[in-house]
Amino acid sequence: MVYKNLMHKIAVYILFIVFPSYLLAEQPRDWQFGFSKTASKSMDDIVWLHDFILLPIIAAITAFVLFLVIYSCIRFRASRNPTASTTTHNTMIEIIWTLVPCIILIVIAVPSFKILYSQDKIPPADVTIKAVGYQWYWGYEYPDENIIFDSYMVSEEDLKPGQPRLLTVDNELYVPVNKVVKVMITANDVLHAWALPSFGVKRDAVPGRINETWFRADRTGTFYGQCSELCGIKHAFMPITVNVVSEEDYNKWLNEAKQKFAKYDKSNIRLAKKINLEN
Ligand SMILES: [Cu+2]
Repeated sequence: MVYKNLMHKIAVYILFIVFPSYLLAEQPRDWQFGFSKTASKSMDDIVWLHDFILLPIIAAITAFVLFLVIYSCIRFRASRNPTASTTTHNTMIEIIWTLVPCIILIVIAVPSFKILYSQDKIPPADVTIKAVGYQWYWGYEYPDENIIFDSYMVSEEDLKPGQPRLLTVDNELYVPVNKVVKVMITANDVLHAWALPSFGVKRDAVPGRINETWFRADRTGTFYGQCSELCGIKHAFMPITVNVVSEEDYNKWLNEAKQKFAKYDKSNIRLAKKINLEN
């Protein structure tokens, strides 16, 4: 039994070193190196571009430049070259150092544009959410469901055990798993940005204009994001919390939310009609 426990512990430690993100929650962590664990195809693509295109190219260029610096320091040092060279042009080298960077940029651009366009083309939406940035909180609306509510950060002294500091909100968003969620983003006062790293989503919230984006979360869980446009003194205190739940749980939440966060309730409509009649 003790042996089994020990093996289990060792396995967890190894997993922790090799794949740290698999054991941690969906939020930024201390000493994080790299991206959050992905939860959408879009973010998978971004991580792929970073890990398999950008990182190898950056590493190769850095190593090559370092080699050139060290080589020229040794090969062309003053003691070895008492008379300095007077060379000013070398056509071949100039062609190479113009063409090679061009080719590198094209190699990066092709997959990069492919991913950019796939994010830009919004498939038919299953759920539509409107996110409005205010100084300093987010307001949400489900236009098709007659739901509207505000989402404020929970301050440190009100946090319950397990809730992350600066990321927990009072009213969280709920979306169904494996469904296309379209997000319409705007702002009421200044520029904000609605960003959720796990979904690969980040769009500016501009007053008087609606930006659209979308995501399809491929697993359930609670995902955190933050306003990502410097918007004033409390910029750091307007987090975004999205719960990705099963279709069943989502419908359950919808039913409750339609009562709790109803945009127009029937009594208001009746009242309005009555006033109309009296006039
Ligand atoms: Cu903001």
